[in-house]
Amino acid sequence: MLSLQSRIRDPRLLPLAEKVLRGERLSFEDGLLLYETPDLTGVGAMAHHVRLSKHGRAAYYVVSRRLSYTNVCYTHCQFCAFQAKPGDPRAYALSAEQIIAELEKPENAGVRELHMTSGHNPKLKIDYFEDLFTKIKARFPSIHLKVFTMIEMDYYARISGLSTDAFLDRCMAAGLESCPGGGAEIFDEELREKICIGKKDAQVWLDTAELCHRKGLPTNCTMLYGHIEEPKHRVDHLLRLRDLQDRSLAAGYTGFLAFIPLAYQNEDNELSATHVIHETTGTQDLREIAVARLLLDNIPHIKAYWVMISPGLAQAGLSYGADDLDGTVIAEEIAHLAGAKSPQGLQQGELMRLIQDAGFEALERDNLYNTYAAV
Ligand code: V47
Repeated sequence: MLSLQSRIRDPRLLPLAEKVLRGERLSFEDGLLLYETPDLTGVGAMAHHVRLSKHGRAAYYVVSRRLSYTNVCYTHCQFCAFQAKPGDPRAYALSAEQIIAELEKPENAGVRELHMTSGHNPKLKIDYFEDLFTKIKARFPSIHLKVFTMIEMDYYARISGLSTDAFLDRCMAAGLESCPGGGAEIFDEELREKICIGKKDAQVWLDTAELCHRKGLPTNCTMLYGHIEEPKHRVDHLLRLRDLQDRSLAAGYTGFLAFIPLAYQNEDNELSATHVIHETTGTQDLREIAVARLLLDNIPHIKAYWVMISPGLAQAGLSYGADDLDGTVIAEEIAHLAGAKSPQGLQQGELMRLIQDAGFEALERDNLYNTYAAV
């Protein structure tokens, strides 16, 4: 077998490869070099080495349903094509009964994870969420409820007149089981002011995630890339996540389960109307996955999110550090409304074929990475 070093063409990467082989942590400057080097396959080889040492040839997926309980949103995220302002004919908020009726449709048979994120709708308070979670769990006890970005959680707690801690207690008692990683965007304060006007700052996102971890609620984390950010912003973002995960793990919590790089989708949003921003390219997407695997040494899973980068590229991502293809993702809206060209949902068999054709073992999982025998 070829040594890791022999697969690296840029000599500046050799000290990083030594660190990777010794299991040593990479620095901010190392992160910048991972973005700067033209030697993408070298970066990929290092990431693949780490991926194999953590997960062998396992590659995970979940049978999952996306649903947004409301699209009404008072923030002004410039990259978002999903939000509707009150009064917009597209504006909606779903009741528990409507969501249950949706989940009863045959296409949702076998769904293990209900992933719900939405807008910031001032009409929805704690009673709404308690009703929603209690009724969904009563009807579908085996569906895992993964709900709220950290920013949504902060918002809905505030408008309910509760501390986030008390809001979480009530949501968890009603059935909330984990949180998705959205809403993180890019942590740099100056950029955040430009791309998500009116949205809470990075510290709110991080503090809320830390609180979730301390209450025993696992969460995911994301980064929106490919818009107006630079490599230094991405490294800063990833290292802030790594620092938080260090604290959560040191305190004995599960913390972040997975990191998902989100490739900016550039249609029908204000950011693209006011800036020339091209679609991310395949090499950019693969690099993002690999850099995440290398810098986030304490977050177990890295997802290649096929919805935003295409199924074929996500499949290649399994050899660039990713160990998870997310899932069947039935009825995705946020990326598709912003121009994602990927199909609307993949069948379980298609996901398995993508994984197996790439030479990995396809493992169906639940949200906590418990696995299931193939059917
Ligand atoms: O919160 C919004 C982002 C997120 C755009 O936790 C956009 O397992 C790209 O969080 N282009 C929703 N991104 C998606 C998300 C997610 C996806 C997959 C898995 C998990 C997980 C979480 O998408 C939003 C926002 O950060 N977003 N608009 C856009 N135009």
